[in-house]
Amino acid sequence: MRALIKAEEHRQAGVINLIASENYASREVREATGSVLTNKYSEGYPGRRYYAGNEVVDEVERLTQERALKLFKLNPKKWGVNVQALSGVPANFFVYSALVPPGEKMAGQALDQGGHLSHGSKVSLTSKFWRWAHYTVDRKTEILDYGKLTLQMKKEKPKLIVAGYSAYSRELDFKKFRKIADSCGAILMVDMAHFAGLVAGGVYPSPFPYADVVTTTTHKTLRGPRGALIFFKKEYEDAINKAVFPGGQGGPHDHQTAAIAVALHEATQPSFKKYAHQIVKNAKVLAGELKKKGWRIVSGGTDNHLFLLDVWDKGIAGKDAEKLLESAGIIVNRNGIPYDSRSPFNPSGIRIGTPAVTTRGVKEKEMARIAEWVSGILKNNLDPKKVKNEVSRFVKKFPCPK
Ligand code: DSN
Repeated sequence: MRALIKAEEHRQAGVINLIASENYASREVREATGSVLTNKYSEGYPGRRYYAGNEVVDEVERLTQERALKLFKLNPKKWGVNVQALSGVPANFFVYSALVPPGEKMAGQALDQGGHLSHGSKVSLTSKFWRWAHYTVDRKTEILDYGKLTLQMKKEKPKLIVAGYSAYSRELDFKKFRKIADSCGAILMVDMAHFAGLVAGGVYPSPFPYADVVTTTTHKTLRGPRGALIFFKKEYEDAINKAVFPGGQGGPHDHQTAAIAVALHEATQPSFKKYAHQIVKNAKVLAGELKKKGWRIVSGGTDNHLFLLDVWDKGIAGKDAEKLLESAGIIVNRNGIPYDSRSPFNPSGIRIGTPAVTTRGVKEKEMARIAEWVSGILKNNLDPKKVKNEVSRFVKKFPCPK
């Protein structure tokens, strides 16, 4: 296994990683993940455990909660946070099961329109236990139409509305979502997994003034270990905590909780603010440069860390684009675009994101270079093998966190 881990370390360092949901965690985060905390069982919550020997773990969990509330400037009298959910899908599942009786209706952005599996996709368990109304982007602008959303929600009357996405490049208007939720008596949950780090860094609107519940993973723009946080208004605290434990999980992963605390501390530093701003600058430059080269960007651009490139517009299938770029050491994922004419397994687009390369210190100038490579490879006028050599030299100048 040691050799395989080394091989993966080598792979990660040797490529330009444009996967929008990945990042490079710091050594301190990785050390906490690999610490002796993995040896402990601590079912329950601080001060209320079902095992002895939890005096240290209690402090770990309390500190993580404090840091999470502090990072997003939340008043602990009004907001609480659960730090035990193991990842994003279970975190969302726990919120639904705490707040919405089975068989009732919820609403979320459709998966094929930028939403997420756990927002009621038909292949997700979330659609086995609840009914869903899915909202879409406007066919022309490829941006959410809040007028249409208002009418749809008034008709559907969901008990809970999920705002959030995994492949949508625009700002969300949380104030409008609040108004819509109020107009149909729904709870408003925001899944900020993709943009949590941008909110923390002050470069994306905060959902907290408007949402009742906010979930996030901790390993994307937030740059922590794999994991999740569930923030809730105090009135939902008991129900959500019970849904996480004992409802859906046993012992929390205390090593993961500690690593989340490390990442939350890192995210309060001024350097993180700069990092978050640079992520968005880089995404805008990369999208802009590709646009100049004649590529179609879904919705015309980006306000965040990612965008979708419609490669089928140039006759290339998403899967072929993903493979071609990978052969040159550039890692992206194929992705459906709104109203896609192709199948999800080989869709019309690729998703491109900048959190990981920005961690390595890549800035606007280099984004233009990356755009040249991406465009040149996909248009078949650059040899992927030659580019791979150039990429290998390029990435050496931008080392991964040690
Ligand atoms: N799989 C993640 C993504 O790539 O967006 C979301 O869970």
